[in-house]
Amino acid sequence: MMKRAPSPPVHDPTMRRPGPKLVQLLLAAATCSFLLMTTHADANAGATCVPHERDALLAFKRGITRDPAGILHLWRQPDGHSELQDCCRWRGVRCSNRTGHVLELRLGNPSYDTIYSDTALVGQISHSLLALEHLQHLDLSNNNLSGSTGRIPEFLGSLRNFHGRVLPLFGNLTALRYLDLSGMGATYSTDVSWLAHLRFLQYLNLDLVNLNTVTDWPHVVSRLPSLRFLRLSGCSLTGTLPEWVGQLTSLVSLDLSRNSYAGPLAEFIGNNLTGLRILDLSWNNFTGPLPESISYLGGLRTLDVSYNNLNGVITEEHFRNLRSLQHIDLSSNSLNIEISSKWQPPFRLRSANFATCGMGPLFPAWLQWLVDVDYLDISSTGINDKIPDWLPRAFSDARYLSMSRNKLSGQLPANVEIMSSLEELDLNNNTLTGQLPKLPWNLTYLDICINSLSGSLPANIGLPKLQVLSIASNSITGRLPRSICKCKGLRTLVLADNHFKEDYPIALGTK
Ligand SMILES: *[C@@H]1O[C@H](CO)[C@@H](O)[C@H](O)[C@H]1NC(C)=O
Ligand SMILES: *[C@@H]1O[C@H](CO)[C@@H](O)[C@H](O)[C@H]1NC(C)=O
Ligand SMILES: *[C@@H]1O[C@H](CO)[C@@H](O)[C@H](O)[C@H]1NC(C)=O
Ligand SMILES: *[C@@H]1O[C@H](CO)[C@@H](O)[C@H](O)[C@H]1NC(C)=O
Ligand SMILES: *[C@@H]1O[C@H](CO)[C@@H](O)[C@H](O)[C@H]1NC(C)=O
Ligand SMILES: *[C@@H]1O[C@H](CO)[C@@H](O)[C@H](O)[C@H]1NC(C)=O
Ligand SMILES: CC(=O)N[C@H]1CO[C@H](CO)[C@@H](O)[C@@H]1O
Repeated sequence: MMKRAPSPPVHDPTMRRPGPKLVQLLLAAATCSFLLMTTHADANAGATCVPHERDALLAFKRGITRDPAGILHLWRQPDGHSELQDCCRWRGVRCSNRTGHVLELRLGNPSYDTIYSDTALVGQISHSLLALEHLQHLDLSNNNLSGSTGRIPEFLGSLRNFHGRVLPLFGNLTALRYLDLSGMGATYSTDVSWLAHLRFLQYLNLDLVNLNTVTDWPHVVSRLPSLRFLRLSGCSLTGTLPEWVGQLTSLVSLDLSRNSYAGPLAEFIGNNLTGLRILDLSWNNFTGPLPESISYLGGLRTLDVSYNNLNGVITEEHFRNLRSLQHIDLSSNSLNIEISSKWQPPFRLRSANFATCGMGPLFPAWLQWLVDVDYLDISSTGINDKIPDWLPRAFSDARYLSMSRNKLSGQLPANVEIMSSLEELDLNNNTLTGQLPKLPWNLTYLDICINSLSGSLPANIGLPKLQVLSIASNSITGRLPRSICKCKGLRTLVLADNHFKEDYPIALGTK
């Protein structure tokens, strides 16, 4: 059915940009606080910009053929307007207030849909950027700066000794602490040894850069003394994760999602990578069980292994020490979660996606401890049971709840209305009976198609924010309550295959 999740770990395969949004937000937040000390130590108050650095920025601008958002509009040769003289005041540029050297170049395109958006810069990176020797923070993400061929002709002309490739040049910016070259179009690299020069690098994002021929990145990266955050999502990486990935002991965040890694997840994950806060291995081809050693990652906040070929059983042992865990996504594997109904988890999850994991036949009682959960997906988990009475109260903070494609039976809890934060509820394809109770006020999406509901709809069905109401294939009787006309935002109304009185109110006029 039309599925629109308000918050993360749902992976929409149509999404170009990898990784769950919230993870990215968290990562960005973590990174910001981590880098705060270095990036905000200098403001632009004092010194003005260094002329040859201004020239370098202007040369960069000349390589840009499209700037639809006008980001570089005020980047101009000095022409007497005092505010333009100083490149430290240009958009995206920050300088040291002591020396005037450019420390930060933030030209990342924030638009989610990257190159295809209206705001991306298009053109070719100029090697003039290498004149910015003091650059600590470089973000060119989600712009189309690789030219149409994926190479940079200007580099090819003047810098053949760099293999004719783009990325090695960034190895000359030895002061870099933060480097984001993600989503830059058809960029590729055959070699990552250039990274070894970046001794101060703390954050590296090469998402969607093709590293298909690179096999030794863990080796190079493990020698970067300052690196904490590493993102290599959608980089066409293949093979298995060799043991030396276990050398990445200083990382706190590792994202290898959307590659073609295969083979088992060996024990090194928990045994060596002990400092990890974020681990994203989703959308690969990993096989075998999730190692129990994962439980040693006491600081782990986000674990995403969704969309792999993992199998085997998850028990309490896997979660034993995961006190910090907030986000987990185990969906779209062949995992079975076998946890005692008496077990109390050590974590308080905010989002959990267990879709397609076996969790039934009984409704998993341990879920009642997830009282902070905002997002919960337990669809297709083989539950053949009643919806427990504790559910509305336990999940009263949840905004998204999917329990579709199970065999949930009996009535919806009469107090489901108390789930006052709930925006999306998906109960499609179960065996629920009885009448639809009063619904939570903030609901925007309700899918309860393919059940055995009877009786008439609740009088308060006219929820002000309702956009989608799908109740097809039930045995609902009576008329559609007049209050439905209060649903000003209603986009989709699916009523088919019920026992309604023949006419719907004409005034309905759904938009
Ligand atoms: C440079 O910026 C920092 C941080 O904003 C500030 O504390 C310091 O006083 C500034 N120095 C000068 C010379 O303006
Ligand atoms: C990127 O820009 C080049 C022109 O420099 C263009 O040919 C190419 O189609 C663009 N790529 C995308 C994905 O928009
Ligand atoms: C980049 O650095 C290397 C030394 O690591 C140096 O030989 C080369 O000239 C530098 N290139 C540029 C364009 O600055
Ligand atoms: C995963 O493995 C299967 C079979 O080995 C293969 O067909 C598929 O293309 C692989 N998927 C990825 C993303 O590598
Ligand atoms: C309903 O869910 C079951 C699994 O519980 C699945 O086999 C069946 O195809 C689904 N039916 C529809 C119409 O989606
Ligand atoms: C309904 O949603 C709004 C935000 O959309 C939120 O501010 C409000 O607290 C919610 N109401 C309840 C009862 O949770
Ligand atoms: C196999 C391996 O490299 N194990 C190491 C994991 O990390 C601990 C300490 O962080 C080392 O003692 C192990 O040798």
